[in-house]
Amino acid sequence: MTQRIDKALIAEQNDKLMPALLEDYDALARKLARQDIDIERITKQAELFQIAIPSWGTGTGGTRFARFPGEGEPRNIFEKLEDSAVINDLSQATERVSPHFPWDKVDDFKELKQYSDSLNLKWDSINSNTFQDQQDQQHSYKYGSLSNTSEAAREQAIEHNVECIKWGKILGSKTLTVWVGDGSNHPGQQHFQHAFERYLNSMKKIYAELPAGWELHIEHKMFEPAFYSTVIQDWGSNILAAMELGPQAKSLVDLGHHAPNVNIEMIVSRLIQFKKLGGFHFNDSKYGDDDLDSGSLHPYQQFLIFNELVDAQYRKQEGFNPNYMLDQSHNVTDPIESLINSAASVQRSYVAALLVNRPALTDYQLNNDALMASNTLKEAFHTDVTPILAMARARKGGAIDPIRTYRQSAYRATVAKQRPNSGGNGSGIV
Ligand code: AOS
Ligand code: ZN
Ligand code: ZN
Ligand code: ZN
Repeated sequence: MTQRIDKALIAEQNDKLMPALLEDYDALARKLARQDIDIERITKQAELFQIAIPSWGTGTGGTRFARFPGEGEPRNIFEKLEDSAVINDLSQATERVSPHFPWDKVDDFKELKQYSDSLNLKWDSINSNTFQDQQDQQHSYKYGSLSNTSEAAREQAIEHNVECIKWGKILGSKTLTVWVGDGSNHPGQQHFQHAFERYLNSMKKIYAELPAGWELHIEHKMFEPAFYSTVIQDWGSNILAAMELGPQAKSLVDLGHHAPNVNIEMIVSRLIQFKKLGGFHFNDSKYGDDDLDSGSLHPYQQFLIFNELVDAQYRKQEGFNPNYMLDQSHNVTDPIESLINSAASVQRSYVAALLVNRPALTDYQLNNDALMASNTLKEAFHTDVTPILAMARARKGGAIDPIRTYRQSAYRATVAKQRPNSGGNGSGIV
């Protein structure tokens, strides 16, 4: 069974919404035609857009204070896959799932691969976890993992990452994402250079195990769980590490991992320029990390990031092939709804960025016409591309209004009966 949401239900809902969509789509087609933009070309690109679902995002998130589990939460990786299939059935933009080990407990990877195949899902980047201790773990990560002062702890963390690569090979993944919580909580606690040296030496051993065609993505984060310093605190340390390791190592940008007001789109540009942009963890935040759903607060920032990405695509920048993924904490919403919404929000930024008149923008930039350059971006950003997103979904068999169709399906109520002892991953960490 490949489809979790009944195709007939999607078709029935779409039939009701199609007449209004066609009107809006035609109106937008005429508006874009006046700007010399062929809507069909844009819709085709919208159809090709893909963003991965983080397996942990299908459970309810929480904070260190509390976690309020939702109804019918997935209890294991198989159920997380089922929820991911629902998201893809409706959005048609999320055919890949990114696992997190050992949170996603797997006894038989071949069986898991067969199951994901049966749901028409593919595997995205493998995430290792050396930021907390697991039961029966020999050496603690309390004082770090890949940069720990203890060689035994470092070796254990390296070994886990090497295992993640092995599992990823069975699943058909081609990327390992490494985020470590290593750092310090007190000035003087850690020798900055020596800690970074230890981290690099460990990463070199992991890098040496990367199969051909794989990438190693390094994720930076300025705080938490270490609150004074972290080993890979910003894109500077990130790109230095990626450059030190080699061409298969790239930097990953999680939107929530920067200091307030940091110009993330410019970081993206720098990483593109030096062929070091590995990918993204999309989310939004008011204060930090992944508190909010993508595009829920700073849609213009998200658009400006895509402006850089589309610009690189437009210039056919060498070595440009970033990976898109969501990484958010859904504390009060149904995670399936948040993930559907967020995938569409990121897709919206991409599509809007496709509308930027690039030759005109270049002209304004060369002539230092700041106002018109800015207006060129704003014109694209302010274009309501909703009909393009809806049409792209409908043409691929997805839902014109995915949230409405999801609610009509009563999927959550159905799984709530089948998954009574919901506990999520228990950690509340996302
Ligand atoms: C942690 O803050 C990072 O966002 C990582 O990507 C982490 O592995 C993931 O969010 C799960 O906690
Ligand atoms: Zn992340
Ligand atoms: Zn994060
Ligand atoms: Zn996260």
